[in-house]
Amino acid sequence: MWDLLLRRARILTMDPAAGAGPLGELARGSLAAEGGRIAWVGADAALPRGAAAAEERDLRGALLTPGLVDCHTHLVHAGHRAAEHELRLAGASYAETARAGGGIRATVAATRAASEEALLAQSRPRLEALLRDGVTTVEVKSGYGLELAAELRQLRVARRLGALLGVTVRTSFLGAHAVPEEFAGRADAYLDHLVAEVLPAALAEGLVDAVDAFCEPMAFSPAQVERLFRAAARLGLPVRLHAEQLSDQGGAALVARHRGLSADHLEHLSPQGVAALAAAGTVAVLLPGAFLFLGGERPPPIPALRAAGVPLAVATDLNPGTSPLASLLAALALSCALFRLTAAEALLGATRNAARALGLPDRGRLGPGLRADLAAWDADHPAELTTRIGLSPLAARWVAGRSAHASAP
Ligand code: DI6
Ligand code: FE
Repeated sequence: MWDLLLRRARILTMDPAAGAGPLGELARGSLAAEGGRIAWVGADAALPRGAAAAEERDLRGALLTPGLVDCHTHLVHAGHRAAEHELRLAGASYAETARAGGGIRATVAATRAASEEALLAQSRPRLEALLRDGVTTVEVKSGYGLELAAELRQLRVARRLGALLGVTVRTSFLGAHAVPEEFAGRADAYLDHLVAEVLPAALAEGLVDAVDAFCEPMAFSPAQVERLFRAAARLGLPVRLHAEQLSDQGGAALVARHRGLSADHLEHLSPQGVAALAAAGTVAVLLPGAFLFLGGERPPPIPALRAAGVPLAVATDLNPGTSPLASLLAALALSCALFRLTAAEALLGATRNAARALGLPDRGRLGPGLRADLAAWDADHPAELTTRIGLSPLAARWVAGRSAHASAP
């Protein structure tokens, strides 16, 4: 007697060894969960005789996938940047609007001014929107506080949202997102402050799963990022990096050298960067929302990444400045339309490879012993999940084997 038994599904295990094709498909499959883990998965015909469970569902040929993983978001923040959007429509670049008082610093001002409850109330609908796309694990970054109290507040809200809405939240410390006004012209002093005070305090409160940074001339240099990464290593924290988004700083090679989990954005990635990611096994996280919203001129070098065997993930980058995209399915659709990913690559990018980008080997695939985080869809063809912008075919979600609604009841 299991807790959960789902029968007659078109199961995408996301493990080529467990089924047909790149998505490890079981055309007519069943899956059982017990104690929050997958207990059994295989062909309907092979289901043990007399199999039964407390909750049983006949999925009638519908798709069943791992719960989706959004591995890169900035969803906890306050305020909006509508005026900056208008400036950009009138021709200003992202860097110009930032210098004009917009950009990251504008959201920092709004986030610092918000109470913890206000921050929670504003951020909650963003996470609820992701859940309606079948997301069961989401990464959330700090980086709109840029001072001790506000960074901690952002990370606490991220953790509270995970508990409130019943989804795994992994946090990345992004104190090195921008140099705050009070440290203007003193990026090194700000970095010292992060390393000595802010990061250790956040870690001591259990608020940090990884360390991230923004490596660009308008933010932090490779040498500064290197210093932050060494501090992360001393604290036993994995690293990832916003790399090669606006220019080639050698960020991908830098994060690969530190055995980083992921390098994210990568529009300006060089052949050397591709080779470094491949050699280190670092995941390339593609963020088509930011690419689209910033003008979409130069896509990441997908054919080179593919040829080198770099694992590809796709995420929303949900943020108020460059990627106001609260849909992981839309990110998948855009990754196909704008970056020419195959549907299978996009789906692996929001499951298996996204879990890898978060250092979570217990999910993103369906197999015995793995977490029973699941999504069932009103769809019968895998590519359907990469053709939806604004209309989710999600039929049901399970988190650790328990039925979960898109938002808390
Ligand atoms: N790259 C981005 O696209 C976001 N952060 C980053 O490092 C933008 C964040 C913002 O503009 O608020
Ligand atoms: Fe980002």
